[in-house]
Amino acid sequence: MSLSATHPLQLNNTAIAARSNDKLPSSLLLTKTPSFLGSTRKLRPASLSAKPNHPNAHRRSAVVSVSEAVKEKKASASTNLLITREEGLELYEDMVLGRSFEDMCAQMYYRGKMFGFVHLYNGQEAVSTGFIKLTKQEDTVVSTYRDHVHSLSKGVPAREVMSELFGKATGCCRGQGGSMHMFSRDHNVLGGFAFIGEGIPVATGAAFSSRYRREVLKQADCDHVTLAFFGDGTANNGQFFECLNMAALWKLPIVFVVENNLWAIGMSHLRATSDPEIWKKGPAFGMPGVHVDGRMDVLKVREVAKEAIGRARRGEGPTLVECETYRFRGHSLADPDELRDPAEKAHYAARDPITALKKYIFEHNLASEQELKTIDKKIDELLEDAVEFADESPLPPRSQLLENVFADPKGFGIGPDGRYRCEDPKFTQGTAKV
Ligand SMILES: Cc1ncc(C[n+]2csc(CCOP(=O)(O)OP(=O)(O)O)c2C)c(N)n1
Ligand SMILES: [Mg+2]
Repeated sequence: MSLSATHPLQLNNTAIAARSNDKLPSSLLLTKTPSFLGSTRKLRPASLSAKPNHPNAHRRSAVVSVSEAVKEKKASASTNLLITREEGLELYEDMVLGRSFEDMCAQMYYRGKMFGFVHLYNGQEAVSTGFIKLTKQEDTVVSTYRDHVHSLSKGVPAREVMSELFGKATGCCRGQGGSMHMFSRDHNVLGGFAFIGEGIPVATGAAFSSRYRREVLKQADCDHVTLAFFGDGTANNGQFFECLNMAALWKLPIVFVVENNLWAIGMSHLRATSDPEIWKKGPAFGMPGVHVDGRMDVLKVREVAKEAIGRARRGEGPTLVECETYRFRGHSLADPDELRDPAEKAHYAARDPITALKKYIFEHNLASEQELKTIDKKIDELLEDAVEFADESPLPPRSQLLENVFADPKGFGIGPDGRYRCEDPKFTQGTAKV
């Protein structure tokens, strides 16, 4: 079977047909439960395990898995590699950057260099890299509070992200946002949101503006795509459903990327969701839904991402992608991570996405160990530099404290002289104690 014959994202009709499973071609139905759910089902408390009358008991696994397609491609890998050498090195560098940046963050957090909650992305790199490395500068990324690595993948310099974490004036939000509020107009990163689900309508709005510019304002070259990243827990939030509806209705150029790491703080996905297969919500709204199964594999994510981003860019509408992933650390750096089963953690630790990519690179002679070590060293130096830069950068001026916080009738914002009104030393008089 060729990729094109089986690939789920080319099967808009198929995905829609999944609403009435009887119309789904048998070749597209997996006969076994996807390993993702299978590997975790034993964790389900006895009272919640599927009983004959439970709505999930007859859940058919209509996951249109990309893994089969990728397997087919792998079979002829000698003539049909999934990536070129350059792509392999780019993916590797981005994943190592994400991982090492977060490890450095942990060190700096425990040294007291950062304030507030800090949520790290270790283990989930295949998703950020697999998707974002296929985007253009003009494309938009909307993240969550686990946003450092999405920002780095989109090209926000490590210096600016680190400095933002240190609360310094040279940070990408001039030190005013901190860990959960990365933003970069230059790189089209629209946040960073502390409230779960908040970014999804923002992303939907960004996708709407792309379509509006193209079709109403006749900017023919505006084929920009928006990627909305969020977690499994967030997919139970109402904003998600409203946005799926609007995106499908208006055929918006957006990909909803659910990073299903199985946990929402200490709540297991299987305990919190009536149907754990989030991808199925796509077809319910008339858009393709895809579940990327397998071992947190950047190449599988990338295959799906290519199709979904391509669909959006061609004006064919949104896609919902559910990516299997796992976080290697606690929910935040303040979380002792005592709730997750050590066996589950060990299971996923053995499927490290960076190790898997390395293996692929070596097996296909795309690069030598020495070349990858050179990349590791380059990233180490880059991060040393980012920390030094952040440490030496000044704190924001006090006058910035209330800037962009309120739309105040007294006139926050820029005055006629082009300066921020709040730079007037008397400006905050009577409004706050600074
Ligand atoms: C609107 C809102 N409700 C509750 C919270 C508290 N909260 C913070 S993180 C989180 C869990 C989100 O889990 P998930 O979407 O799976 O993302 P993950 O942390 O796994 O990346 C919750 C409920 C919040 N931040 N915002
Ligand atoms: Mg989660």
